[in-house]
Amino acid sequence: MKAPHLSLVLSALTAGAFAASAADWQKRSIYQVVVDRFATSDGSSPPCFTGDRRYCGGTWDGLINKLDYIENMGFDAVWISPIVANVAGNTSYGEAYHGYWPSDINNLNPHFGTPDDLKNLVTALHGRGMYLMVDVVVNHMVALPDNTSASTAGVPALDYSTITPFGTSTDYHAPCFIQDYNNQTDVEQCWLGDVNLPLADLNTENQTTVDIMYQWIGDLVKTYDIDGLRIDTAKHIRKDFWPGFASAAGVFTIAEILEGSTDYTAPYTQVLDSILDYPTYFALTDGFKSASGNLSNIANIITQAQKSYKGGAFSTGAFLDNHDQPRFASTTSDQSLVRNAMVLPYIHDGIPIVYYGQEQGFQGASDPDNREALWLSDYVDDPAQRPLLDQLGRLNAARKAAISAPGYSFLESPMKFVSPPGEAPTIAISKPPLLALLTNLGNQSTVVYGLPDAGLGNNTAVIDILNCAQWRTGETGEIHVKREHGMPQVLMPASVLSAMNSTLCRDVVTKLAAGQGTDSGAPRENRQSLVAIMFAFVVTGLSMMLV
Ligand code: ABC
Ligand code: CA
Repeated sequence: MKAPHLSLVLSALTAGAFAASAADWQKRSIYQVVVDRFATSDGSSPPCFTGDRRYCGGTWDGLINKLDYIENMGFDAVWISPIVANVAGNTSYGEAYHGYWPSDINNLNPHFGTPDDLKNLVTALHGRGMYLMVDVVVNHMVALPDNTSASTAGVPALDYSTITPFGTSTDYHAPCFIQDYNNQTDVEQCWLGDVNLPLADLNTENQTTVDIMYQWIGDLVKTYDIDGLRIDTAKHIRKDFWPGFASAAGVFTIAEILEGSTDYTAPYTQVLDSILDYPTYFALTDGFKSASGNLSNIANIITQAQKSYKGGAFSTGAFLDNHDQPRFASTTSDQSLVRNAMVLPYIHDGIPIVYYGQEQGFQGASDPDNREALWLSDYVDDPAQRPLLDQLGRLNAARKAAISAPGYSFLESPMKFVSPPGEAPTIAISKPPLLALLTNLGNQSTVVYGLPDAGLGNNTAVIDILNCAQWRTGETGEIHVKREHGMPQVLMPASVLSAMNSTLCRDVVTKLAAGQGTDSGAPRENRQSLVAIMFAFVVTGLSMMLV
């Protein structure tokens, strides 16, 4: 990771105790919240029809009251949707409940609370040792059409006087909608949105605009003691705008570059601390969509990221869902696929990011359906009733234990793909002390994995932290394990759980330490029968693919 900027060091001295560096963020896991949809101030549960695209009533104050819910799952950072005032009233695409249509960067969005409410949120988070990441939009501003003037290049004229501080048409690039995503000048200087709702593209080539934005972000970070920024639409502004912006902010930055190719995304890792790992996202969702998904492409893409990103794949945030994409759970009814895909961000080099509602099994598809009100779930937090919440809690705990496990350097060890060749429906990812064994064969399958070296030591008791099954590596570190119903496995040495005093699978770990363990797994004498099962699995797999 980058060494901290001088300005970062200075802000650490002046701001609260939390001025966080990229290295600090690397140890975290982030929970992403659309504020309007997360929690109401009084804890009430008003109806919220996503298709209406209206404000539903969530607030920063409501979020404060639900921090236990987030923290109890093991998250130690929260990314909130944009905070500044947005275009008022109804547009062709509804109200600005998501926050991405700024109209006044010098005031907060009153729908979400007051400046004091936001400060209280930060104080509450910091009181728990948690970080706040704020989503910021710099690329565009939004105003309603000015119906008295003619349109230009198909872009309707806007009432710029409603925008602060960029209140005239000359503050913006000449109107044109982005037509050609292969033309980077188009991407940077034409406009997002459409004829129903243009997103007026700020002239970020103009030095006055640049100065205003740098001053603004520095002030915003200081005023609210923000720990990190998610930078919206980063690919829509020239790359050399960003280093100055990041240094004015003085905190960790993660950029949204919505693009599937690492060739395209890599240069942005040179100008900002990190990027949201969209290339992995596309490979991940494609790989686990069904048994015909291509899992080796996940390995290919991540390997490319590890080679081409500054800081390797460490300079990313890894995610399965967000507010712009259909929830993965909306694309399959097979829970084993969801469970497998959910593991990847946690064995990834980057920072795991989980979109609110995944834990409750929400299944909203495209925008706006993927922005459900969480209160409609009643915030059920009993792991016995919510298997995905249970799994996320386990993954957070395992990653935390791995990060500080003595004798390992989890955060410096790039993830490795160790699948034996020819086993396309499975993928094995090693990042000691963790080993993830994943499959897209589905809930009817039984999978047997055999690896010549699990990377977890020789003759070592290991635990699958997802179901507390015990296994043992062989004399040269090899491992043979079996899992039913197409479920994922995340293996970790029992000694690490014990040394970290982890609550994960505590009964099993304690018994093992007392010499009472009985390996559920693959003692050497059972190898023969495992080979037979592996054969059976291959047959099952094939017949499933033929159906
Ligand atoms: C509204 C309605 C939608 C309606 C839409 C036309 O208008 O709500 O129902 O369909 C905000 C709101 C949205 C709203 C938009 C527009 O504003 O949240 O609800 O949609 O008014 C960020 C935010 C996003 C936000 C904005 C705008 C930007 O995360 O929430 O949206 O501030 C582009 C941008 C990206 C942006 C995204 C929505 O649009 O680059 O920053 N997200 C290609 C392009 C991408 C492009 C994408 C979608 O199409 O390369 O740049 O994203 O248009 C891969 C390729 C990619 C390709 C994808 C689709 O396939 O590799 O290149 O992406 O394989
Ligand atoms: Ca732009």
